[in-house]
Amino acid sequence: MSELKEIRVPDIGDFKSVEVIEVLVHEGDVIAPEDSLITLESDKASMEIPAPEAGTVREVKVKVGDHVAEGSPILVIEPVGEKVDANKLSSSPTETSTKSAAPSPSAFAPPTSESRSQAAPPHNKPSPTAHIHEERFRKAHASPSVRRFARELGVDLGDVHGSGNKGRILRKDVQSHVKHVLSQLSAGGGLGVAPMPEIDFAQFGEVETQPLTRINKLTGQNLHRNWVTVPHVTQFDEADVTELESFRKEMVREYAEKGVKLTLLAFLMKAVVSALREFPRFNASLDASRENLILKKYFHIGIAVDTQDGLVVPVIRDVDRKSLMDLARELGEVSIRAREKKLKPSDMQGGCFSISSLGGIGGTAFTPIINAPEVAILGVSRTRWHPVYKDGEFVPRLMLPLSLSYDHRVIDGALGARFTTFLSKLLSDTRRMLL
Ligand code: CAO
Repeated sequence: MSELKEIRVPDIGDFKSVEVIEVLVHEGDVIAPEDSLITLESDKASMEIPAPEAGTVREVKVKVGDHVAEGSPILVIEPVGEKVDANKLSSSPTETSTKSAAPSPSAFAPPTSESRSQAAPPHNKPSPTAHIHEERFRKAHASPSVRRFARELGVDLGDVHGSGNKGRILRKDVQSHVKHVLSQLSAGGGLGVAPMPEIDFAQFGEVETQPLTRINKLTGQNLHRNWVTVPHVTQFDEADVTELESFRKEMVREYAEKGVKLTLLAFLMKAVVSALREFPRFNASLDASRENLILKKYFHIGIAVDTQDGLVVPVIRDVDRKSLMDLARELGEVSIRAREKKLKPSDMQGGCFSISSLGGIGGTAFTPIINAPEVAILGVSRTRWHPVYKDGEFVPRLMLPLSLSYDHRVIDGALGARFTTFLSKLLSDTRRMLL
C-alpha cells in the first residue's frame, strides 16, 4: 500500500470562504487526474476542484454546506499513478491554462467527462433526455450540478446560452431556457409552431381595443380545443325542401295563433333524431381512455344561438319524445333566454349532437366546429331556389344546404355521406320520418 496523500483546496483567488455545493466522490472511488472532486460556489461564481493525480479515495473530508478556503483538506487518497500538471487545473472545455496553478473563479468543469452523478440512466427505464445530443451536451461549458439539473429537465445544454464567465452555463440559464421554451409552446398553442407575432396595429392606422366578453373567451377556448384535438371532416350536401317548406308555411299561421314561431329548425331537429337512430355512431362520445365509444340512448340536441355577447349552445332534451309544436315553442323560449343571459350551466349540458343554423342570415355552406365530446354537428345555410333536372326537364326546387362536420376518429367518410344522404331524403319527403 503506497503512502496516503491529502488533497487540499488549491489557490482559488481572492475567495476566503467558499461553500461546498457538491461532493462528487465517495470513499473507495478510483479517480483519474482531472476528475472533478467537489464544486464550490461563491455568490459570484461556481468552480470545480479537479483531482491533481490518480488514486483511490480513502477519506472524504468535506461535506455539502461546508465552507472552505485555499489549503482546506478535501480528500485523502492512495495515489496510484501519474500526477496532473498543476498548471492544467484551470480548465474549460476548450482551454488549457498555463499560467495559473489553481482554478480561478472562471475556470470550471473539466472537459474530460461528466461526473459520476451523471452516468447514463439505468437500462429498462425510458430516458426523458433521449433527444439530448450527447456530443454537444458533453462539450457544453457547465458544472456537473448544472449538467445533472439539465438532464433532469431533459434540456440539451447544446441549446442553452451561457451567461457565466467565458460563456459558462449556469443553473439560471437552464431555468431561463426552459421558461423560454414553455412560453414558445404556449404561444404556439402547445403545437410546437411558431408563436403569433405581437404586432402594434396602431402603427398602420387608427384602432380601438375592445375586450372580449366572458362568453367569447369561454367559447373561444372550447372551440380552439375542439378544433385542434378533434380531426374534423365536413361533408356537404343539400336537401330538396320544396314540399317541406310549403307545409311549414301552411302551418305557420296555425302555430302563430298559439304564440309559436315555426321555422325549419324544428323539422330539422326531428329529422336529425331519425338519422341518429339510423346511425347510432353519431349519437355517441369517446370515453376518457379514447378506447371505447359510449352510445347514447337518449336524444338531446344542442342548438347554436347567436347572442350579443357571443355564441351559446343550449340543449333541448328528449327531442324524440316531443311534438313539432313542443319543439318550436321550446326553441323560441330557449333562444330568448339565451339572448337575455338567463341560461343556466345545466341548460347547456348533456347534448348528443348539435345544429348550427345560419339559414336566417345567409351563406351557402360553412364548416361548423364539433361541440366535443359530441362527435358531429350539422350546419344549415340559407335555402335557395335551384333549377333541378327532373323527369326530363329543369324545375325550380327549394334546396337547403347541409354541412355536416364529424369526428373522423369515430365516423368514416362513407358513414358521413350516408348520414347526410339519409337526412336529405327525410327532409325531401317528411313522410319518411314516420317510418
Ligand atoms: N333558409 C331560409 N330561411 C331560413 C332558414 C333557412 N335555412 N332558417 C331560418 N330561416 C328564416 C326563418 O324562417 C325566419 O324567417 P321569418 O322571419 O320570415 O319568419 C328567419 O329566417 C329568421 O329565423 P330565426 O333565426 O329567427 O329562427 P331559426 O329557428 O331559424 O333559428 C336560432 C333560431 C336561435 C338558431 C337562430 O336565431 C340563431 O341564433 N342562429 C345563429 C346560430 C349561429 O350563430 N351559428 C353559428 C355557430 S358557429 O358554428
